[in-house]
Amino acid sequence: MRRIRANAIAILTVAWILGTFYYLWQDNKPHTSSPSSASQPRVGDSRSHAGRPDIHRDDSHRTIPLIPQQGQLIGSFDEKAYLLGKQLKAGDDPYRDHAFNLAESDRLGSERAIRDTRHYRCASVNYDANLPPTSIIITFHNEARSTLLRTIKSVLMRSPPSLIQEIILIDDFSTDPEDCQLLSQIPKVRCLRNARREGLIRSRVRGAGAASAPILTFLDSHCEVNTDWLQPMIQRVKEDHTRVVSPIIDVISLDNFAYLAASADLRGGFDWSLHFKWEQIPIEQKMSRNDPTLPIRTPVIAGGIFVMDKSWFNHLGQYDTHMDIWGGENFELSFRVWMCGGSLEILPCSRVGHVFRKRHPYDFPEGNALTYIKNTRRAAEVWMDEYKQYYYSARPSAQGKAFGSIAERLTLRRKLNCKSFRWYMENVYPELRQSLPANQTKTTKPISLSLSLSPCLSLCLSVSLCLSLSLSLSLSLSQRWQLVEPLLRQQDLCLAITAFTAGSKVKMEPCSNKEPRQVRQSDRQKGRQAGLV
Ligand code: LR7
Ligand code: MN
Repeated sequence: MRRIRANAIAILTVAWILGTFYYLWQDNKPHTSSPSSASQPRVGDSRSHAGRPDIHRDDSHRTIPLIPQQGQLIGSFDEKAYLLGKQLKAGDDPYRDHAFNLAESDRLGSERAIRDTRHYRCASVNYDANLPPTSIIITFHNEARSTLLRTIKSVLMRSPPSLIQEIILIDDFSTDPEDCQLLSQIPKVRCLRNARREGLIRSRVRGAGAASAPILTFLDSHCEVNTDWLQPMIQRVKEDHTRVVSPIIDVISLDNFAYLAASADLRGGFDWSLHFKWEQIPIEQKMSRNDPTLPIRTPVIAGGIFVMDKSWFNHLGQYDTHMDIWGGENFELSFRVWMCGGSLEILPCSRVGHVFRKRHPYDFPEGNALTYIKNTRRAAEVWMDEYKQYYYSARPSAQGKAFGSIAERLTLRRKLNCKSFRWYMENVYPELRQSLPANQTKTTKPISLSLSLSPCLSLCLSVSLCLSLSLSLSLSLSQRWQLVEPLLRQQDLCLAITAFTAGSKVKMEPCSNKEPRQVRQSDRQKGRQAGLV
């Protein structure tokens, strides 16, 4: 009898443990499935991040409870009249004005529940009770009424009221000035209207200038913030005012407005043309992350959604106000923050949804491509030192295009005593180095492969392995070879052994930092000793 009881207890215990694991696994599913390629579709010349990879559909089993008495949040503001004031007419293309499905956005209302997409462990992280308040800054140009209102209301609904000092809207000369006036009736909301189109960069500087809280929080005008989005960011900035932090940016579908969880394994990166992309965090960092709630260091931020100490923002020179309309300011800010003594991080316990679009729904007075070139040229000229040449090779059309005077920004850089771009590459974004264009590298010493195809050469390829390579390559000695650190390469191909066995052949294959068979920098010395280079 005792044995039967003991067995029953054992079975129940096992079932309970399995049940718990299943629950946690289910709970955590969206965050743990393997991420896909992080490259972004590029639409047009300057549109650099129209979507996010690794999205998981919202199956809505966990929703954020609505705070009761929503009416209190919006005071005397007549939401119905505001929304009805601009309605899609029957037969109108719902994508025409905003590059997302306006009919669907309008249908959703302003208080919809969204899934809490954080890792379940985020719910038990504690934050200081006396965090400083923030001014939320949202610039907009002809934003749809329903998306802008949802942005504002999600902030009011999902932030501790004591942390929201104010919401500052900057209407960047939208066609209808009424949007701004009406929204100002919402408690805590102020709206400043530009007298002419300034673009998001100067608009944000204006908003920051009007802010009264010690911390600035920037948002795009078509976001929805998620559960406890603000506390993790303010906490990190409070602990160290030089940190500039952003949330994981979830995706709001431009077609059906579904709220989709983004991967927690991504950081911001870019290529030499200053094209922003989401990329996997390096494998070594990923392996050492045993706590999914910890911050992720990021070389650059996407640009639209971040929190920064106001004095630090001012001390570092706000933004380059000679940049127009849209684009490039995220690189300029990111280089500046890192090189002048701060840091950038993505906080996985903070999630904000954003409607990613495939095209700009607004005009660029100087044209989209020219504006992007002007802005990124300014960033490259001020911050990239000798590495700006790679920007110009990747974007030849930028050469000779006007970008105005950068004297003030160079003075700022000197005054702040900022580090070099080389320092940034070595310490913040070493992966960028691997993508240096093959024919314009720093180490241009040509290697005359005087391998003379003697029957067998002895070459040390790794510390532990000494191999005898029989060179079966037929090499034209006139070809230029380069030591592009750390790989021995010719254009996009790298020298590699085919196997770690004696007598294995060498071949050329696409370069990869992760391929141990490719001959690398550390082998160079030994190769030199062996009289090869
Ligand atoms: O002339 C303008 N004036 C404005 O006030 C043009 C735009 N805007 C406003 C606009 O209404 C919106 O609120 O500026 C904001 C950003 O414009 P979007 O939404 O058209 O740009 P985006 O989402 O494609 O842009 C991303 O890159 C930009 C580069 O300049 C900015 O940094 C955006 O803030 C940034 N958005 C994000 O980072 C959100 C996450 C997307 C990603 C990746
Ligand atoms: Mn946006």
